[in-house]
Amino acid sequence: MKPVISKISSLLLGTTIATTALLAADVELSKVMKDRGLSEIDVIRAAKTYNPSGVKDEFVVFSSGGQSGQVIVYGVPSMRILKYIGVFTPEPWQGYGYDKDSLEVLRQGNIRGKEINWGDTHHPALSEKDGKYDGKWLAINDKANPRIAIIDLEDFETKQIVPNPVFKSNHGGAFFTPNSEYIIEASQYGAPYDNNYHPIEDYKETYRGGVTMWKFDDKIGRIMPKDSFTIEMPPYNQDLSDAGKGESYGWGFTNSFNTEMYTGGIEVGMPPNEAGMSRNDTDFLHVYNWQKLAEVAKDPKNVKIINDHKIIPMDIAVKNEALFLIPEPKSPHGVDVSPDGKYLIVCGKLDTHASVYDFKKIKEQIDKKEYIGKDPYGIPILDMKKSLHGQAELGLGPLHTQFSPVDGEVYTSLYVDSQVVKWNYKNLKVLDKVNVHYNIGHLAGMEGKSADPQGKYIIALNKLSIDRFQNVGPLHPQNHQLIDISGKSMDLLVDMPLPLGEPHQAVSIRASKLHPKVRYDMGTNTKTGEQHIGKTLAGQERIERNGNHVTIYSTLVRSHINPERITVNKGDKVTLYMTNLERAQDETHGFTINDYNLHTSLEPGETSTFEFTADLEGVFPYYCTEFCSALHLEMMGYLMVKDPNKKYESAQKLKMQTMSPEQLKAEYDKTVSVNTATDAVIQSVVKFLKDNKFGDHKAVADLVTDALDQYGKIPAQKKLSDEAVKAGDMEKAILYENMIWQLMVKTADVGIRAKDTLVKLIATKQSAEAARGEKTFAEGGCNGCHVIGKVSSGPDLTGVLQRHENGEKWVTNFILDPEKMYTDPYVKGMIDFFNLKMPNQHMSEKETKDIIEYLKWVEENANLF
Ligand code: CUK
Ligand code: CUA
Repeated sequence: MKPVISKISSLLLGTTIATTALLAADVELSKVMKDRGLSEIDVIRAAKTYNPSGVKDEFVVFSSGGQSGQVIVYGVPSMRILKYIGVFTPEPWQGYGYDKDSLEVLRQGNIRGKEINWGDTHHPALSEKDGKYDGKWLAINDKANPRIAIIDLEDFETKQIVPNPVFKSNHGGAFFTPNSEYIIEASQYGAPYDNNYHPIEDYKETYRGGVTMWKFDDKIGRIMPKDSFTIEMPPYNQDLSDAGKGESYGWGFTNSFNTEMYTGGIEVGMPPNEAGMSRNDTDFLHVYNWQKLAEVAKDPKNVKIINDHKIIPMDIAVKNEALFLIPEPKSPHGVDVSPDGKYLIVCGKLDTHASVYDFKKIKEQIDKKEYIGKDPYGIPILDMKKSLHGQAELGLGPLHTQFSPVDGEVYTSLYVDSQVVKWNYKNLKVLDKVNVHYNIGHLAGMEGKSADPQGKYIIALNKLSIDRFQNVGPLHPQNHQLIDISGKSMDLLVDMPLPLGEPHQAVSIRASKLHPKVRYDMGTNTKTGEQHIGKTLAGQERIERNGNHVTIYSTLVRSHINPERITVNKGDKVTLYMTNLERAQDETHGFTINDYNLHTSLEPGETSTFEFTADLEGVFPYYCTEFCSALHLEMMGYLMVKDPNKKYESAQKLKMQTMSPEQLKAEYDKTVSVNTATDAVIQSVVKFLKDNKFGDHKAVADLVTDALDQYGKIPAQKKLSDEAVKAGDMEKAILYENMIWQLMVKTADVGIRAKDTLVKLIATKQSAEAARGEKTFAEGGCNGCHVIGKVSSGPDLTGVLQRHENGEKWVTNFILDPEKMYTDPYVKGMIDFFNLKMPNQHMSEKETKDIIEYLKWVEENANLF
């Protein structure tokens, strides 16, 4: 093949790809539907959840990660996973549990000195202001090892873990009170508060349930254990809880099962727990005035201290008229307070009804001291009938309820029926049901448990996925299903497999309410939010030795770690502080030292710590674990551990060939001239940015700051280069010139991003047609040959409509049928020049019209390209 032909054919091959893309875009929708076996309703459902590349979701969901001990973050309606947050479980990608600072957070979760490296997360909760989500903090409970964790929504990292000092398991947590004053944590299985052995025969006397009210400081986002207290409760297995709001503000509600106080004993011939714990027709809803009890707890006479923690005994709570019981149907599971706080919906999983309690009716009985009796512990019992607004027959196994913006309209999960039922809790009418697959537990509405529910979607959090997905072995993924509730009847849109633990509960929030940061203040200890003691700025890198304790202050920035060699003695105690000096968004560096089981993730501005004993002798490469830049692989160094009791012979130095002084000088000159040329490009970008007042646009100004950050490092390198030249060390000078080039490339990289962003911001507004045209231009592969503002493999199209007489028509004809114009003298000249023919991209007339509109827009803004 002649070289020219081969060039054309390779170019044509290139355009074949473009044409294929175009064709694909052009294929009739019906063909795709036929090929994939999709019905019209499938396509509509797909369109309702599809996010084109770059388009973001309306809602963000925080889902319990179940037995993974994590929290999962995803978007709605796309159901795309955005993040896993390490909470009770180490998570190496985030460095969580593998560097000293995050390990300190994880170890706050030690119980009785035992390290615990997992959790059974059930209920995430968003912090509230007036019962509405404020997007600041997320709390979640660990049922297995009773703990509550706090996650900061500025960086989606776990900041605090608080073990419950008296419970042996929990379930009814975490729930924020309406102004985030407290976080509610109810126990689950009755157990002694102390850590001693108590025979099961003494269950009723020495085992207890309870509700811990964790005082929360919403400014700093931390639980204050010293200001917190536990309300002692009978050893009925307390279950889910909710905080009153509006009308019921100041009150808490927790339901229970096993008011039988049955303790099993299959092994001694007793019926199993499942029988004994569900014998009674009713269990108890616990109603308590936490606001009053918070005052009560302030008087030391009113509290018992166990494990350094305040307990309000039941009789004190009763005496203060702050603890009551109301019968509720058999083995209930959810208690959900309505957005206005006037009603409580309780579903008994062994009852087909949902029971709607009217808080006003409850309060009336309390005010009148009208009780139907007392439980064995002396707690007043209110009349169930008198407390009820009514009951609705929903189906088998009703569990949890979510609210909607429509007055009275709610959605309840039916575990046994595997359905979601839409009903009205005011008139108690069932409105609609939809099947889910299978065994739904919780369901998540959009802000569906706040004072401000948004409606639109419900997510069914299913326990089993059985046949929904490819078989990946006996352990199946979990299944989250998105349901559209915007219409009269519910419509199940899509399944999302989730390969992480059981999705007990999820909470969602409008994405617009979250304001996470993109970088930290330089030298932040992200676990405390404070300046890190190991904060190290450029030029402060050093290695300090104090006896056998070696402290290294290091920095990371594209694409090197400083220092690059660390030598210590075997047995030395090593503290390594690392600071990521980057200011650029998403410029994370990971860091590890091989064989030492250490890893950290350093987000821009973050400082973190490794602390270890250098107990292995040898040479240990350390490196950046995140592909952060073109020279990422070079971002490394060596930890060398010497045995002080050994003698090391130095190896024979190999005689290396070296360049002649003339060759070195030539290479130096070449490097310098490349740098000069690169700098000219940078200067032209800088001029463009200045001419167009980049400072008026924050997003661009941020990028420019990043770029100048890199550029500002050049003079120091230049000085070193010049010194080397003066000293006659050309080799070193070349290396420094190379470093300058690296810095220039990084500057240019960010600078051009800034320029592109600025162009988009200051250009005249694109019409819908022009925007479509730009997309068609890109997706149709036109940009494979034509780069706006540049001559590329095809001519620059800036001004193309002016170049020809009747330009619009000329270009339209050319796009629609280029072959016809190959003999046109102008076109022929272009074909000869570029050695390439404009291919027929099979654009429709409408697409062509859009492209013309786009080209007009380009022309309007020609000065910007
Ligand atoms: S729980 Cu799992 S379905 Cu822990 Cu809230 Cu109800
Ligand atoms: Cu930093 Cu790779």
